[in-house]
Amino acid sequence: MINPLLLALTVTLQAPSQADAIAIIPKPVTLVRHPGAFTLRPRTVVMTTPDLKPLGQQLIAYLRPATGVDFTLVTGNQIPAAAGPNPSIILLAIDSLQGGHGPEGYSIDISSAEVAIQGATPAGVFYGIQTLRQLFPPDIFRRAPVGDVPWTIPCLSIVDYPRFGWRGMHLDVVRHFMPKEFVEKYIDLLSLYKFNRFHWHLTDDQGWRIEIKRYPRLTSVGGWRAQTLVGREPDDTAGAKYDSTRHGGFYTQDDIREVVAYAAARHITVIPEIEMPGHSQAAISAYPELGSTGQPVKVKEDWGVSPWILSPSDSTITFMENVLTEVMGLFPSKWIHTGGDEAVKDQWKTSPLAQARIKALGLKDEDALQGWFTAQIDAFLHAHGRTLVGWDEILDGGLSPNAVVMSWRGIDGGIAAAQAGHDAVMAPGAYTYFDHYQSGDRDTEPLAIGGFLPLDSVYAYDPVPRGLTPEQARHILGAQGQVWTEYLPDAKHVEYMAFPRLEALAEVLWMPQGVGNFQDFFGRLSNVDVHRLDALDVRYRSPALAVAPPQRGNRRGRR
Ligand code: TNX
Repeated sequence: MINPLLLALTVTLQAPSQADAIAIIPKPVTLVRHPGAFTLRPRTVVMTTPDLKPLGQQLIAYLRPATGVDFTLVTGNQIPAAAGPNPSIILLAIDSLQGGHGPEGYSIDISSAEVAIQGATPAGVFYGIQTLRQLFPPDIFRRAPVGDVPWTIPCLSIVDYPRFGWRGMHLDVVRHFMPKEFVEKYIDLLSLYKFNRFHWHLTDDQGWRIEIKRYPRLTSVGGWRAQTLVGREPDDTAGAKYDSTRHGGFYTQDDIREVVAYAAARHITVIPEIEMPGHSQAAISAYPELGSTGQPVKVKEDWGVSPWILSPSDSTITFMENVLTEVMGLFPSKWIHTGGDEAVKDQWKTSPLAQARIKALGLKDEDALQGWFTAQIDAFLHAHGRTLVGWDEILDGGLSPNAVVMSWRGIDGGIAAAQAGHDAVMAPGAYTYFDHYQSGDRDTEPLAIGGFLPLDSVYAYDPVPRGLTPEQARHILGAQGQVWTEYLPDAKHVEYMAFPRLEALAEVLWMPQGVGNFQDFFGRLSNVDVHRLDALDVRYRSPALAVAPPQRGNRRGRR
């Protein structure tokens, strides 16, 4: 039966508006319409300064499949004769924007003869190009010529820039391995919605997914598990069912370099995550001497938190430093994520080595020992010009001097970090965990880990916690959406959980504080953007379903 309340909401929210014509996500800061329109013609010329030639080529590559036209690129300011008597031009240039607006800002001015995109930096020009793509009809995203579409866009002026510098999405490729081709598709989609950070969760209990030349068993052994839990984790593990199917895979260093370059061309920094000292069962399965017991263990075959923890020994720390040396060689990112979450300390409590270390260092307890472990890695990364990022548990044993905190167990970790003068990235489960259910009615949704995070709750999130001073608030770099894949076996399922919530987060991260309007967003999403996703072959949860009727007591406030 159709829920009448849901129907009423859907009807109001889908009321046609001018969003039919212009439906950019995230919505630009300022947009002024002018009379008239610009139409792409086969003779339209893309003009750039020589340094922006790659961006010109990228724009032409974006437009080629659907239009069937290979537009001419001109570097310099001479309009070629081939452009004809009334030239039609798309101009890309670097120009400091009036009023500043930071390195990622851009402007677009469209007249009937010319589209001018100007950015403070190449990143700004790139975002201007993403906006331009979204001004065309959604069929511009098709991968073969569409036919007689007039590729027309309205004359207008846009000045646009982001609110936050860290606009992140995460992907867990451990619980289920995701092929490189999908990782690149995901990155491409992130760039369309102006994200600039991709957090790649590469190691965990259930697998090690990055080739490390010095330690080949990490992937030959740690990259594979014999079987995987079927369905939800039962309370009584004796009743668990497994699929009898080997699962795994890993990225070679060549794969990694390709993905990093692919992301860089889209102005996305890839932040690799190498988990330590917990979530390390796959590493210990490959090299048992890394563990705290010396005992062998297999790669984990189900979900939940593992008791296996790295040893706080000099040799294990050296091993992880050697791993990070190869990681730093592959990832130019300033930030390297070293996990730190859910490190169960039982094995340290009974380990003579761990206890001796606590005593020798005069530490209070096992949490402080994790703090010491993290501080060793922090110092190592810092000496190599990098910055450690860790989940908020890294606060528990005393924060290392240079660490950035990723606040996932709510917002308190972010607040504590900012108050201590450290940078923080907000990733609270209640607003940014896209592995949680999209509906309060679980029976209508595929099996998920739990929770309930509807589209409008993501949209209502404000990453800057209340009560921070302006100086502290500057340490909130931004926020990030998490896609953990225990219950997401493949790429299509990842898409279904990420879309359209990812787009709501894109708007939270881009638009100025307080101007977001869910109804307006919903109109752009459901009238236009879903057709882009269709053209791009992205699976998504229908936004018409996304506006959930009020739930009994489990709706959350703004923060
Ligand atoms: C907690 S978030 C975890 C992950 C799980 C996730 C499931 C975090 C730092 N640790 O290992 O996949 O919950 O939602």
